[in-house]
Amino acid sequence: MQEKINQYTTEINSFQPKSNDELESFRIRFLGTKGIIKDLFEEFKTVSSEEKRVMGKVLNEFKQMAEAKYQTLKESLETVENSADSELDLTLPGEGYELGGRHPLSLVRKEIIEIFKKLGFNVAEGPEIEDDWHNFSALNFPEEHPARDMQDTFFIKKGGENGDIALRTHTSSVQVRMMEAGKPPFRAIMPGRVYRNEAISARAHCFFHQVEGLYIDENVSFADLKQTLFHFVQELFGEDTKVRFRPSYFPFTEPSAEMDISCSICKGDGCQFCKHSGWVEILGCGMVDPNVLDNSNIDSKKFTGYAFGMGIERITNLKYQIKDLRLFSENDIRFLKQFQSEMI
Ligand code: 2U9
Repeated sequence: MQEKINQYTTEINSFQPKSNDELESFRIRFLGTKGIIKDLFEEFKTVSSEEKRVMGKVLNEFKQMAEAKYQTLKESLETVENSADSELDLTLPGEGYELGGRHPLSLVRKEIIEIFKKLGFNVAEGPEIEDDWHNFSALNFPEEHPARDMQDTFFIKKGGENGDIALRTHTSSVQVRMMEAGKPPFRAIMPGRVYRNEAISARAHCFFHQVEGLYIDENVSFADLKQTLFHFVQELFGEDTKVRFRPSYFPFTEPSAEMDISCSICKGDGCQFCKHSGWVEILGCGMVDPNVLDNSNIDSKKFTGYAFGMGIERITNLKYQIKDLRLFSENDIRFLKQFQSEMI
């Protein structure tokens, strides 16, 4: 019996529970109603009275030691649990999360769309992967036009029912699709991403964003075009904005023009931004070439129309003086954060 008690004492002394469950098993094994100590007391009844005198004391001390050990272990486990709880300070402010903001190009695109919507323009979108017909031929690009060159356009596949497949180089292809699918009058703007095979630099990128517009009806004139675009820039850049038109050339418009606005930074006095001319170019425009109308089965004797196109990056760069185009697609949080408050 003494030997057993010695063995159990060693076991109890080295016992180190990792969980409440392990401690409970310990309690049941030694202190439970069918446990080791209970058994030892049963055995104690059977020993000689001489041995009883010695073993009675030993057995009682062993029992007290086991109970004490159990109590100590129980308390230390509770302290570990409580200390995890006490790290929770419910009065601390929450971690919170940062609100995102709109990308500057989205802000400007939205502003442009809102202005034209008020003038009765619809908003139309189309595919970014286009065929030759919708991107070039229907728009009166001659077969040998340099824009069709591999150097300017990202081609995807040769051949096909409507010619080579490429990434669209402008959103004009959406206008062609709209004209083919419906009947005039048309009054819509087409925002979207376009692709050009350019080396990336501060001033050029292989993709950018456009908003193009088209208005086709009977008796649409160049005067309508001028007044609409004048109203547009006054809404976007302020009422004191002046405009001027310079003759230009595009395959899809005749006559064609480029529109300048008085420099939004120096108000026309001349500064570095407008290269001291007082004017900055913001868009191209013109009367839709009769060939383009005929290509989409619109009677060019009955209908006329105007069209315009602008780069959203260019307008954003004027509004916010962002000179390096690469900032728009690098997603540098320090750049994007500067537009965070403008949550439209
Ligand atoms: C159809 C007929 C005519 C859209 C037009 C421009 C002039 C123009 C450039 C501005 C800067 C492209 O983003 S940019 O590089 N665009 O100058 N775009 S007229 O004319 C059309 C479109 C569709 C059916």
